[in-house]
Amino acid sequence: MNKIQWFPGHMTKALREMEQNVKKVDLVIYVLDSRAPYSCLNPEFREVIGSKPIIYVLNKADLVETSDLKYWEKYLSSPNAVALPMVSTLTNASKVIVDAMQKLLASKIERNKSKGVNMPLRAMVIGVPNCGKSTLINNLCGKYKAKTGDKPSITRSTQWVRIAGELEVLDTPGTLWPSFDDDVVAHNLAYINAIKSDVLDIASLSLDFIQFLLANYSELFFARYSLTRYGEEPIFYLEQICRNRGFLQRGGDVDYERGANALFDDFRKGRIGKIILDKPRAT
Ligand SMILES: Nc1nc2c(ncn2[C@@H]2O[C@H](COP(=O)(O)OP(=O)(O)O)[C@@H](O)[C@H]2O)c(=O)[nH]1
Ligand SMILES: [Mg+2]
Repeated sequence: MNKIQWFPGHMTKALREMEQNVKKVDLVIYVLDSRAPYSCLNPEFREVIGSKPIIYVLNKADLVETSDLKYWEKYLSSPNAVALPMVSTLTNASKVIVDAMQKLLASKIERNKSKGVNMPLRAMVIGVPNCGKSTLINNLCGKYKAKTGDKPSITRSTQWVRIAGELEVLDTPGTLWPSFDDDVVAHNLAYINAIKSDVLDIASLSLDFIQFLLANYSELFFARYSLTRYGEEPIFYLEQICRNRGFLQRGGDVDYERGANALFDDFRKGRIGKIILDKPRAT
């Protein structure tokens, strides 16, 4: 496996901001890509979130088999957290999220009520790039699109959008940087486009991905590209894909990069089939 080198910028600043924002909310909505729920979790943020309840949104659930999500729903659930499969581009998310928020914050809601306090309950959305945070926030806003706004004189920069009743979401999500301790995790994040591709050698990355497909989803892979089995060397398959599609450079050499980009584009749009990268883990 090729080593992924990655140097995130502005991490300290982003972390500080997140710490500030987390203080303002009652609950965190942690968006994960269903194709890589484990890889989207960054252990560094556990500390920032502290003891706040968490709704894990297993987003892009349309791109995996429902049965493959069961393990992760259980893995992520605790008395203080729920995991909800979601298709943010389609599902009306607000009812599902509001229900979960009301359950997780039941005692706080009760306490507020008994004290006659009429404070909105607030959440913020976090997750790695491209997992669907903005899509989810837009979905949640729906008909309540109008910004509720804080008292202007106090916190101008903080904007809240009402999702229902007395529930509000911070309109700018927190972007998490990926955890890179584990090379498999780094690769999964690259495959789902959570890492900018300009820092990656896309052709060699695709060879690692093809190796994964051969080991786990060879039928889907062969069917999608009308491939014939030809040993276990990923490069032979990338070459077949390129030749089948006429991805050749001037002079007739195979354009591996173009083939790799096509492969990832297909995967990211679900055209190869329902593929989950993170299999159940022994813990
Ligand atoms: N298939 C699928 N695509 C989604 C879903 N949610 C978001 N997307 C797509 O994922 C891409 C990234 O979404 P975006 O909201 O910009 O992610 P962000 O970077 O976390 O804010 C966009 O092309 C969305 O249309 C989903 O539930 N299913
Ligand atoms: Mg966004």
